[in-house]
Amino acid sequence: MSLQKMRQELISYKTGSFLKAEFGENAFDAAEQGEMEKMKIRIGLFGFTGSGKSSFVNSVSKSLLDDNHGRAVVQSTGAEGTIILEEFFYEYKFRMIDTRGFMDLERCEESELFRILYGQLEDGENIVREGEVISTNKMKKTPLCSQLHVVMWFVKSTDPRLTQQIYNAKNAFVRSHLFDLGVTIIPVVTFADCITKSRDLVKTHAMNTGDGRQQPHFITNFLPELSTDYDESNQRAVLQLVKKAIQLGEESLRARQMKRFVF
Ligand SMILES: Nc1nc2c(ncn2[C@@H]2O[C@H](COP(=O)(O)OP(=O)(O)OP(=O)(O)O)[C@@H](O)[C@H]2O)c(=O)[nH]1
Ligand SMILES: [Mg+2]
Repeated sequence: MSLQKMRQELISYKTGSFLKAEFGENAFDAAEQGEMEKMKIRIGLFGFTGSGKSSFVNSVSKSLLDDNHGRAVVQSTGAEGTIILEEFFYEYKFRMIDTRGFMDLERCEESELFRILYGQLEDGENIVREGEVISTNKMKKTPLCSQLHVVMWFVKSTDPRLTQQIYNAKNAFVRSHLFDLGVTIIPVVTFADCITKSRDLVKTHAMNTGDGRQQPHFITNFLPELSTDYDESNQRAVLQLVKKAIQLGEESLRARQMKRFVF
């Protein structure tokens, strides 16, 4: 498919259309009345600080619209990265939720992650890491249209903790909770331009940061401060990843609607 077609497919995307193409118009029959009309696929961007989440938002903007300015604030020397929850791509039927990166995935950070997952933190809200840690079963769940439907888990290819498998142990609880809920984690390896070790080794370790079902996607982000050129192959990788996330988001949505219907 041409790059132009890939762009158009996402720009004109209508919620549910990928699964409807596969299973027919009845694919979302378990939806509540009016639910699909207001539904957008919500993609959460999670990962350790500096792993390239906000840069990825800018890479999507560049790949879709040739936008050189970037929408998200990226870390720069001496400045903190994202501290406020920000949602992007309001104009389309998918939404990216850029979050504050974890330092160490401690319990308060986990609790914050679950609040975002269940739609309790809103766009523009400051992510404050203080106060009590709320257990996941006590969290008030908002309607499906406010919850996340799929998660991208970002890791930097050059992060030594990746190959030491420190992250695998760190996010085991998060992984199992997302799995039980029916939300897929897609591992995303950024800084693909900086890989010095074997790509296969990075791939194997990155695979374990997800739930083991999804192959990692390798991304070289668009960095406008270095150059406004962005290779077509990089743009394709970005758009393919967005499409994959939307497809998995639709699957999660459908499964959760059906589950709700049964109980
Ligand atoms: N070489 C290279 N640099 C990158 C890449 N992605 C991001 N960067 C750089 O890494 C730094 C951190 O990127 P951010 O996008 O701000 O990271 P973040 O995950 O949003 O960080 P927090 O908001 O603190 O969680 C920035 O200086 C980017 O320019 C990449 O793929 N390759
Ligand atoms: Mg950020």
